[in-house]
Amino acid sequence: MTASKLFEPYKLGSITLSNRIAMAPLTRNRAIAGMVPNPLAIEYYGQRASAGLLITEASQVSQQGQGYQDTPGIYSPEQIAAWRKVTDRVHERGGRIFIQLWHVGRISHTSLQPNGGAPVAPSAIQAKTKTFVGGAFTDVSAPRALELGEIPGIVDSFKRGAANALTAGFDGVEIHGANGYLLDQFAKDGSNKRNDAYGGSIENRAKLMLEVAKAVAAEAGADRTGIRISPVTPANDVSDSNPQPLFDHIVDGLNAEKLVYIHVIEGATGGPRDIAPFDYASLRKRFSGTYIANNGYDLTLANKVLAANEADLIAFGKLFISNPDLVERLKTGAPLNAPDKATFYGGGAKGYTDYPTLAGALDTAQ
Ligand code: 8OZ
Repeated sequence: MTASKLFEPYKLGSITLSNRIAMAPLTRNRAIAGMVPNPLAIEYYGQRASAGLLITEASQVSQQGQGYQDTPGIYSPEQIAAWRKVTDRVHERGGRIFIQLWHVGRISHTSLQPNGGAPVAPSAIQAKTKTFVGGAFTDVSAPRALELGEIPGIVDSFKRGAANALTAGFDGVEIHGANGYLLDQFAKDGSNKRNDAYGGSIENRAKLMLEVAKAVAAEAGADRTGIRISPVTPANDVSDSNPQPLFDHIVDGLNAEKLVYIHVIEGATGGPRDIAPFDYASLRKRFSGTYIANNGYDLTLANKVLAANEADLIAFGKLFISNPDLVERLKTGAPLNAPDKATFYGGGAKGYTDYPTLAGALDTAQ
């Protein structure tokens, strides 16, 4: 077997990763009261610390930014203290961890919002999709359009999330700019019908994402700030009539802010990679930082893309749910555990911290 770049160390900004494998952000809905990360998350992330870079599950930067039951936040002192235990465990095991900063925008439900209010969006257009609340899949609620005067508050909530993430010991932050959540809703013309400075032209629709990137980079350091984007995903009923120039412009802006990475979901999130034509090489070319490729990668495709220098890191999602020692398994060609969909969202240790390692023993070391 030819040596694979996948297992070589990689310098990401000012930190060194032990390999080029990232664990993609994965929503698990196990937060406890107050949207505080579950104590089991210490073991869950600790078990996966051999990934070059762990990216946490999406974590809302405010109560308004929450869209599903039991997702953790990064806005209260209790949440910060609980995340600190996670980052300590990962660091004790030699890992590196970024937190994903999230605002869902219109993908929410009144039962989760402050005072039972409407979720917020660029425009008052209800997404044709469901969220998970009260133990059931439910239509998302009709949103209200954010007022122009509220937009600085959104930027500030991301900025505070970044400050809190540093207090919690994270190595950096990933802005969630993907999958039909607030920043993606502003960027794409299927959900943004505004006629102010944040709507209409590509420049105006991209403005919020780029303002958030600038504010977060100023707080955390650009070399500790990454962002996830999904140019053509149909996730959460989002669409754009011309995604190539939109994302070329966005990536030019991210490059100007010197972000440390772009994490690109190529194709439909968790689905086909070839759902729509899109030139990802154009993004790669425009961005001087690190390119993390994601969506449907296996070892063969990962090796091919790294060898061709089309990406620097490869993010694996579902395979990390079921294989805490995914790096070792890929390295040795060992068989992979299959993920159990029934335990993806919600519940406790089952399907969370009880997937076996190659050694067969559960990794329960303290
Ligand atoms: C699955 C279920 C709920 C949320 C994403 C944060 O798609 C999510 C998510 C995924 O980015």
